[in-house]
Amino acid sequence: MTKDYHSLKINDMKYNNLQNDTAVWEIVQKEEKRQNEEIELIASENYVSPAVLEAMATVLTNKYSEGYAGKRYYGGNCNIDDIETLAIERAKQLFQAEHVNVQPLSGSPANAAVYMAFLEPGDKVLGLKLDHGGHLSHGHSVNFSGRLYNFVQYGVNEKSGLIDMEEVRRIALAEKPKMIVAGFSAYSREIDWEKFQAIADEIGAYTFADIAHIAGLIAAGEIKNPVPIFDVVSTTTHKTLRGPRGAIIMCKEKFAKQVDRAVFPGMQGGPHDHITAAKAVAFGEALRPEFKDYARQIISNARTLAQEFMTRGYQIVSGGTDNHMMVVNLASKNLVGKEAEKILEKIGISTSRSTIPNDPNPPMNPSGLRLGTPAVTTRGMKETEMKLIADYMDIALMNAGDEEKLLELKIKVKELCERFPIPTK
Ligand code: DSN
Repeated sequence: MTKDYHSLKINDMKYNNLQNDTAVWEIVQKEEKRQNEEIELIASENYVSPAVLEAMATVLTNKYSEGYAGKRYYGGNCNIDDIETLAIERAKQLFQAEHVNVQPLSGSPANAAVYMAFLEPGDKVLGLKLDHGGHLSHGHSVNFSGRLYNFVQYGVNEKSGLIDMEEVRRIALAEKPKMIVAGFSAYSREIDWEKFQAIADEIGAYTFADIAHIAGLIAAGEIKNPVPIFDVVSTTTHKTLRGPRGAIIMCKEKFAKQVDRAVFPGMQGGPHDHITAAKAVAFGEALRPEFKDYARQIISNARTLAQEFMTRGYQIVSGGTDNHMMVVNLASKNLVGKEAEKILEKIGISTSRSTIPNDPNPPMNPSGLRLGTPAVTTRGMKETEMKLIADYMDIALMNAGDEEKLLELKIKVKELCERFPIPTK
């Protein structure tokens, strides 16, 4: 083991016992070093606070607690009842939710539970196409959602890159789905929740919002909240919300029982109680006034990054961003997503390839690159650093064959990371 790896820096935990398993320990330390020294621009990733990390390493992991507070199928759950209730109360306050289930293990299981709560297999659902920015669990044919339910799909307008609400309405009226899904994993504009609800009201459909990407921005009041409008809303807790890996479901009180039953016993067994504790910590952090500043800075950083790319001749799908992410269309630079992702990885910048609407290329090597600013903003980077990052990325992409230049950039990226360490408090 090299000297570099002697102490983890992103929290005060000592890991004295884990160090005895040298095989695991070395890998963990290498990953920590990578995270410290590289720039994270994957829109769905973030750095949790030390308190969230510590909550995940508590003895709450030892417990089985199928059921809900006061109604468990195992004894000894008095403290688990308290932590789950605390997480629920904080989430309710954060999102103005009538009812919250904090047990979903992650985003796709949460969405599976939502479908189970409201639909029968074979029912018709309307969702955003994957290559237009949707998510696998919004009806793609290779996913359980597309296999179990009869999904019809809407897309974005070819010219504007915006969700075409006229098309949503036209398809909804023609197809009469039982549920309309709004939400995305690669879309950079605000969603008109009210318009979705109005369309659903015309045909008596349920409304389901998947806010996994933007939950932190919504919690901070920087993006409009669908929770008071929609029937049911799911979110992961680990993206802009900066909590542990996991998810929650929020719904109107009248749907509480069916949502809870779908999560357990419908979809899942025992909840991960240590993660529930970490969710409670993250919600507590998001309720603090400084989280609003964080969310505002994420958006400002994303806008700056998008502008810097456009200034350098790249196209951004929809021409900019209102949230934490953007999809860069690389066609004008004669590049494709996988290639760009690999070049940037060489200089220590993590990104994720992405489809663009109506992508002529296959999903494994699509035409776009998705970038997001939640993680760099957690490090304290601001507009000045976004300009630097855009510069480093552009030089790397335009000089992919120049190994010396790439090495130079890798050093610059590392220096930038050293100036903005991952917060330890
Ligand atoms: N993997 C997540 C993302 O990157 O958006 C969604 O599942």
